Amino acid sequence: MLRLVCVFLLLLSQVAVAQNPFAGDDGYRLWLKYDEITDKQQRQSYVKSLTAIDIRSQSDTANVIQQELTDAWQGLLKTAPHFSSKADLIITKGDQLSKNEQSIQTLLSTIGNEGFVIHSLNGKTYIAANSDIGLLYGTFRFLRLLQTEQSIKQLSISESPKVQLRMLNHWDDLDRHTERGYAGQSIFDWHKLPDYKEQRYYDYARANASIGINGIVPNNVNANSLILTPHYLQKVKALADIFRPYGIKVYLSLKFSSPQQIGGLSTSDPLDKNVQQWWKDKTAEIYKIIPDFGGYLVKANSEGQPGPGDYGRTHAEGANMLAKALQPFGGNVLWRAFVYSHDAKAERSLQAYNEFVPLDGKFEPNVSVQVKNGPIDFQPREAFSALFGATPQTSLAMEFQITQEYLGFSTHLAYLGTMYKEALDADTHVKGEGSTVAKVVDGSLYNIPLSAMAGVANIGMDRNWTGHIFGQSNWYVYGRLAWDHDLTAAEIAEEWARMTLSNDDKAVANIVDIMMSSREHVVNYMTPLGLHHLMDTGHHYGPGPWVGDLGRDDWNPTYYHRADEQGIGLDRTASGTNGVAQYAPYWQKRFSDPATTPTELLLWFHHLDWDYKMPSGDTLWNELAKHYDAGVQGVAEMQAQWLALESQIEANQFNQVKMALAIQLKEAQWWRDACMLYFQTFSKRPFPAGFAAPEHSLETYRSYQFPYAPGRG
Ligand code: GCV
Repeated sequence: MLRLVCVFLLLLSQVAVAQNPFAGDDGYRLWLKYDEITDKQQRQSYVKSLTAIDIRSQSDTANVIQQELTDAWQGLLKTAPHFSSKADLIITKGDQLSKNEQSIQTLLSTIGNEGFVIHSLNGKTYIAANSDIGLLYGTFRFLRLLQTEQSIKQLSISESPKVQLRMLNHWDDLDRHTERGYAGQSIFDWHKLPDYKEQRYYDYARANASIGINGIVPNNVNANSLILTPHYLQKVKALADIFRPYGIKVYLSLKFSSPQQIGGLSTSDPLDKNVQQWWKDKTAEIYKIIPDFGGYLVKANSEGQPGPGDYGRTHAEGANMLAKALQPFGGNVLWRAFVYSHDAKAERSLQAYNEFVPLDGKFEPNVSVQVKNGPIDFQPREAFSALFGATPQTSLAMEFQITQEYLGFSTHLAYLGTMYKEALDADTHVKGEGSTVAKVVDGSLYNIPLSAMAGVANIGMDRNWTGHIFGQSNWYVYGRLAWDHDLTAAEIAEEWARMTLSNDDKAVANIVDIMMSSREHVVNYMTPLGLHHLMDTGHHYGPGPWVGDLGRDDWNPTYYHRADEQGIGLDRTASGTNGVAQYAPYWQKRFSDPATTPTELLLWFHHLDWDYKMPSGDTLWNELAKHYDAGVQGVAEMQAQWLALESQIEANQFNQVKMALAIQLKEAQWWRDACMLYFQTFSKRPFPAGFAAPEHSLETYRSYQFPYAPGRG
């Protein structure tokens, strides 16, 4: 009887689990789940060929490797790893190789300090590198083979990063508010640091190391000078100590006026001797506390931040003062090019170029100028920034936004791998065909030694880290592309999907399909055909194409779409703002003519009649409507595809995405209807046949207010 009751209770609990939409994985483990490999044969074959592991190195990083392997073995293979010098998996640096392993040594000569090789030799598998961190990267690469259930026979893998500084920028304030953050509070709990070291910091470091990120800036570029006070530097030190074994250096965003704010000086003029000395002393103080400190990230003379311009000095003079203070210690300055000023008469997209091109050749070698991928501000689609390729003597870092400030916050599924690739693969033509943005960024186009990439993080305290399960894929793809920009968005999507959601081939194909189409849907329902910056004021949540009364012209959506009775779009040709002149002649010519401008950037460069004939033969007005509609239909399709995956995905992950997709569909409709109703007030044309009647009136859409939208600046 008792047994019967027990069986009944067990069954009951299983039914409860099956019905609980939040059962199972909540996303905390990211792509490092290490769940048991379900294909029994495959698992047994791994177990057979991985009987013992020999980690020859001894260091904090080697301990991390050992722990990671232990967790992975216990999870993936359901067995505890055996560590012994008689092993078939050998993790070794070059100088620990024996005579009969010298062929591995040869392989190490070309991979640099952070690279690794994974090589099969004499029936054994070697993970070899020139440094401990190379071994950690190699270990994660090897684990990815197991996680995605690939063969580990006859391996011959050799990798090294294409970009040196692979950074995450957190726009996190000291009070844990995250500017443009949609995943809860900041993960950095400054109040409890340095003594309280959350498990999350370690898991964050593991995740970053697994994709090759080697630098983080924990504080907002709209910086608070307190971060440089001794009290806070102890907290920064605690983070740096945690991250060091994972190969991650800590950098800090600084406030340019710190000498006045916390140093008691009367000026922050970069040419003032006392100011220069203050930065030298402050930098030396930091290195005493954090010997491997990475350097400074600076937003200066931008959106109200102080900078060298306050004293009539150039960005180069400001950056070089800091660069010189960092040089004795090997640190770098990441100086942001996101500047646009009150006084400048030039149209906003031209200003960063106008400011920085004349400074080419004037920066110290340890300065990289950090440029957003497009000339405006992380829009769903922008033309590539003309700065890329225009400064042959200056290191230019790529700045991508991972957090979805302009792409639906954390409820819209938008895989940004396709967007990042579009920017990196863009051919600037500055040195003829093949002069891609990626080659500018990795330094190869002009032979510039310092190279860097930065991603504005989408990470917060939400259990799933990024607010949306698919937001994790954007963190992942950013890191993978910073490591190797030649990878395709699709192959990275597949890696991520297999490790995060399902390893079933059919399910993976569907997930990758959703991911690869997702960003274009967002472009379509928000800003099709090259439109941009139509988001509502300040918080950037939802549509606000009608906003035209803000303090500065270039904060207004009306400044960017220029809709009138004639047509729509911003004329950036010679007859307009002449933005085309900043590009290489190849693009100048193409962008100057609507017929040769890529359709997806048409209204970025041209103001065209509502009846302009599109390549499809339809009018611009009708085509605009069709794009808006296609965006909504695209989300409905993603939703249907996702719902069909229910049996393949863990309930909790499945339901999180399901709920977000329902929000996304509603908001896509909102975007389409609000924008089309508004533009119709100019075009005065009917919606094309088949366009569903908007749910509400334009007045209703215009009346929406969101004073508490998250992530405000
Ligand atoms: C950190 C945009 C964002 C701001 C952000 C700024 C920047 O304007 O809306 O929140 O500030 O970019 O990149 O500095």
